Amino acid sequence: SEDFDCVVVGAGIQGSFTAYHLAKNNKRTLLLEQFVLPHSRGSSHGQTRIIRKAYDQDFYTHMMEESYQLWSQLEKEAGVQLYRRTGMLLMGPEMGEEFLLYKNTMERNGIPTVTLDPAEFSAHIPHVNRCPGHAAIVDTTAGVLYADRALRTAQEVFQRLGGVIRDGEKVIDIKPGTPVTVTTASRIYRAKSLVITAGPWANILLSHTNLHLPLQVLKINVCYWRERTPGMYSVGKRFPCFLQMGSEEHHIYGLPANEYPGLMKICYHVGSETDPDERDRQTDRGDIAILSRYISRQFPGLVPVPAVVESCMYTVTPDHHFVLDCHPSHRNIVIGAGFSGHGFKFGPVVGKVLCELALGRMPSYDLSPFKIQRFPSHSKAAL
Ligand code: PYC
Repeated sequence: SEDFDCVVVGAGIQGSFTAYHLAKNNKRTLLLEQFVLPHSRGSSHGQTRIIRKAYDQDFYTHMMEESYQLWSQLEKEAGVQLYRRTGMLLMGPEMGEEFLLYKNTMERNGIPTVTLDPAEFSAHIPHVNRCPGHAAIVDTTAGVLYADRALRTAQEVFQRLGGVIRDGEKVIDIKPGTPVTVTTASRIYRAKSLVITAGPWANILLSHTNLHLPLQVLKINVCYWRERTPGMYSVGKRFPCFLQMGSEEHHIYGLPANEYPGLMKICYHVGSETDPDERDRQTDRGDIAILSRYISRQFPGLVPVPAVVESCMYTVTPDHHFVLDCHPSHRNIVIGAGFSGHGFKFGPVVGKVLCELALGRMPSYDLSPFKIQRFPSHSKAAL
């Protein structure tokens, strides 16, 4: 067998940043990935993601303050651009509970915002029809992250720091203990600590440790919509990202046309349950019907039929908060899971926290919102 200080299973954005921080702490680290890299079978692929400080809870806004700094540090270390500022338009019922939670959290934390009254909205965002009774605030710090490039960059810097990546190597067994033993289809590894950041496959891996978390795996249809006039909603014309609440049951979000010229990405923040290994068998398009209706009403400059539909997966917890914790029975097994469709932007800071847990250090944040014990009836050992 081969020995490491730490083995990280799952080379998505959270695992890759965990490995990066461990390597920065001079730990001999192995990053394992079941698929050959790069791949589009998990939750960290695609060209863009939203980055924002706008949140409904102080603890996320606080973590994002550091996350922005760490993204910028990685950009400097690697000499690449990973973030482009666009701002994010937050739209929702003016007196709606959720809209007010976001507004108050931003105000309390001094996040730079601009509130647009109806006349300003029409002047600044001319090709969007605001929903009647909805207010609009812009989080001016928000923007897009170049996701594929960010993942590759975190992995490259990890390797430059001496880290080892083995891809196309699926974990088939985990034996808790000190050291913990990880068996893949081709090798056996031993490590002082193990971090599991396996996205939709988290519970499959945790079953080797007698733990089952209440995680629901959803397939998301990632939809791109054609501009009637090219450039109208583009990043080049400074069109912002947006988050629309209170129009449908779940949020709708959008990113300006960037990766596919003339196509704007607009998606529904929910999907249908799937087996992560059989994602393509989930063919529900109910979300696309909802988006088409929304786009017909609110985005007159887009053709309300998707031009491109790609797939992604969310791994969702009951309260939509992450799991960042040690295994309840094996403290040298650390779990990062349940990012619930809003985790990518946190990658650098989640990686820092998981690294701290793996090294037995005091975490930089109060992790009580992210603890496994908040799921009392579910986090029991599987019998
Ligand atoms: O958390 O900003 C977000 C987000 C956008 C799309 C999916 N999640």
